[in-house]
Amino acid sequence: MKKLLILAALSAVLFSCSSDRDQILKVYNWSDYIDESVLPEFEAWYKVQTGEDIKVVYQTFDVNETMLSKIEKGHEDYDVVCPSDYIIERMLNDGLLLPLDFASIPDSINYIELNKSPYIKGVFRSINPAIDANDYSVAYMWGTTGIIFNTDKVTPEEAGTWDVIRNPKFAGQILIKDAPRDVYGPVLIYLKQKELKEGTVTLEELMHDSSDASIAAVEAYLKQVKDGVLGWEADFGKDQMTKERGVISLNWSGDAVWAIEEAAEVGVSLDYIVPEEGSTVWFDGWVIPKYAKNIKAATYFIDFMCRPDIAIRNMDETGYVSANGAFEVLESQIDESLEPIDLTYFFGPDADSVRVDPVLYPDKAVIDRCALEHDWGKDTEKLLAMWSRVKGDNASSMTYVIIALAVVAIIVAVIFNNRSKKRRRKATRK
Ligand code: SPD
Repeated sequence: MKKLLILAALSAVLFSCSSDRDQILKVYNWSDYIDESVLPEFEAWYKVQTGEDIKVVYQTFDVNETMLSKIEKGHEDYDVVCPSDYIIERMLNDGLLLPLDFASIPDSINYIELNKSPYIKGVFRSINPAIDANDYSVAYMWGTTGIIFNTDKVTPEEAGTWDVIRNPKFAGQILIKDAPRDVYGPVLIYLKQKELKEGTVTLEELMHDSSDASIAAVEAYLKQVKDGVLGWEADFGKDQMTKERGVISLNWSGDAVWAIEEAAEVGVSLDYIVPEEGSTVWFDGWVIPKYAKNIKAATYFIDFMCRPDIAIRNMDETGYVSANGAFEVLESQIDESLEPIDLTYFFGPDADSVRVDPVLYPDKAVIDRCALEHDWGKDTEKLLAMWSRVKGDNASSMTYVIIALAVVAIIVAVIFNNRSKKRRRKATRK
């Protein structure tokens, strides 16, 4: 009887744990990357659609690698996460993702296939020739990597080349994204200009180039850059530009939109450019990791994020561009005061002349000089080691200065202390 009671109590505990987890959705996203008011709306919508309660537990990260390590090494049970393209590729290669089952969502509320841009579909297809990334991920936001610059201090010609990040004129006012792959790509493109022009290498090949020689070349270049660096930042760069502490920021287009708008409100003029040598185009997408515990709610969440009105709110809040190809999304961004641009590549044949911000939606000429980053597998370690050598040197020289100052302070204090002791002893003898 006693054994039976214990068994019943144990199963009650186990049951309540599993049913509690069914009512929780753990979302792990980039910081500043959503309009958080959509989260309670999702909970209410989920209840209407499924009759079930759900509570969103929302956590954020600043760099892809932190997120990856929590899942890869920590096996954390996030239900939905939002990695970048090359990390999706890595997670696919390592079997860390579950296939998405959108057929499980009723047609009437299935916003995913309906709103997928053919361009985004094609890019996701190119992530891995063997496995279609579209079966495992849904693009959320996308953009380019480029230069935000203060138009009163920097000319478009100066900002229009990656060499601007080591231009001595701007030393001490340069911000660099603390994202090794997103810096490595553009710097390598810059260093390989001659080969790119001669056609002996392609942008696509450079995105796979993890050779020791290329890593060494980028490292040497970044060591020339670092003395002029005001900060290696994950998310404060846009703010520093708005406050005019920095005049150059190697950054993503979404941060640029946010910074340009915020700066305009305080009379600071910023602009964004994708340097002429070429750059990276990137996508962040929703995926369900294999350690997820609530696949149903995760699937509904991804669907909800693709609802055009929700996509528009997330865009407006963050400055980033939704990967949603719905006409409503494009329409919400039209501004008659802007020059028309051709966006047929993204929104289809009707979008041949739309008045939208070219920082949000790069035209085809910009896209054509950009390439997608790819996973390097084990070679990623070499890049991370190089990155800490570049940044670490900065820290250690600073550390040496602090240690030296501390030692001097201790020596002065000891001498001073000894002298006053001697004086006190002399005084007592008298
Ligand atoms: N604050 C959110 C930033 C997210 C930008 N993702 C860009 C990734 C480029 N690899």
